[in-house]
Amino acid sequence: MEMTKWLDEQGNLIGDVAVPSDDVLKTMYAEMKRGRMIDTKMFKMQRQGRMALVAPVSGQEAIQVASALVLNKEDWIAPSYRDSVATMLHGMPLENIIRYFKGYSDGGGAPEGVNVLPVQIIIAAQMLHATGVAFASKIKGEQARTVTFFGDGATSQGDFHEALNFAAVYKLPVIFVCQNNQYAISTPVSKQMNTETIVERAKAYNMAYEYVDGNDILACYDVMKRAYDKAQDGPVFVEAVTYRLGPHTTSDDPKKYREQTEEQQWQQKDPLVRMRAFLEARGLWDAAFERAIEDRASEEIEEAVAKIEETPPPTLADMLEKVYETPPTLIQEQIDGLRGNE
Ligand SMILES: Cc1ncc(C[n+]2csc(CCOP(=O)(O)OP(=O)(O)O)c2C)c(N)n1
Ligand SMILES: [Mg+2]
Repeated sequence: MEMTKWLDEQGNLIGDVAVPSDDVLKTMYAEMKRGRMIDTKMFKMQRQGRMALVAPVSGQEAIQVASALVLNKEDWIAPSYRDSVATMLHGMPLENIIRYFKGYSDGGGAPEGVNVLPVQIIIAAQMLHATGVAFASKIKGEQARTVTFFGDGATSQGDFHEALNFAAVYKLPVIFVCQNNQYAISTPVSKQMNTETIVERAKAYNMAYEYVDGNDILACYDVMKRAYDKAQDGPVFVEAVTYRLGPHTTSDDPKKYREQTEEQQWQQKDPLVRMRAFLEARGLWDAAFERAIEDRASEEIEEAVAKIEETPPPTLADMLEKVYETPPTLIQEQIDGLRGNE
């Protein structure tokens, strides 16, 4: 199957394509760099014992930034645990993301007015939620699209098939974005499915689809804009072929299941490096631009971390109170007991 590609590995433009404005190009790079810096900082904080567990995004920024850039405020995102670059760009405060990975019960949700569903850990479950949200938008006659992100591994879950089937039958405005990062923890794609691409699985539901180089932000943006338009008439499936440069989570050691030569090959395709080369060749990148992005992101991170670390973490009772709107008697008794010991 032919893959949509705009940039080669050196960041040169392939073919005759309509490039977005300079401002959009610079924003693409700035947002990927911001995401990379936040990711790196959270990883280090976990090693210092200041975070519970982190699922790094590094390597997958292009498809996430491109997706978020095509959305409007009223559109929805149904994310997994590895999608914070996309959700931040859609309005999720950095502070919430850090609180979530610190293990705080109040971190996963978005503030009122930010259309991002809570982070989903149950593999593929967010796809059903996305289909449900899109169904609601359609019933209400709203224009909103819902984008849901998931991995290659998620496409072997029953939820994936149920979500795609329902969305296709009811022609719902949902975009299924599969980030094929080659692994479900330690299981490579070749041991997960017998098809050459993941798109093959979606084709069976008779929906529009795109197959894209997920490390090429220009191609991702092109594909996502097209998907956005098509989603007005029904679901679109996007397979973005990418690679998780870091471990599955901070608890994982990828050296146990993949070769370093493979990692090095993918480092050559790093979406930030390619986009930077592209910008530089057009006179849109220099060291001062890079430093300005870095300074802004560092300040943003320091501020968010300081604010969180200045305030006490949620208590056990806070955690239980989040589970039910009106807690059943037994849970209420536990909450009262815990509050008594605070
Ligand atoms: C229903 C379910 N089964 C198993 C797990 C354990 N688990 C956590 S992440 C993961 C792998 C998911 O791989 P993929 O969908 O490719 O996403 P990636 O982590 O690569 O982004 C598994 C099996 C889970 N969270 N939920
Ligand atoms: Mg994966």
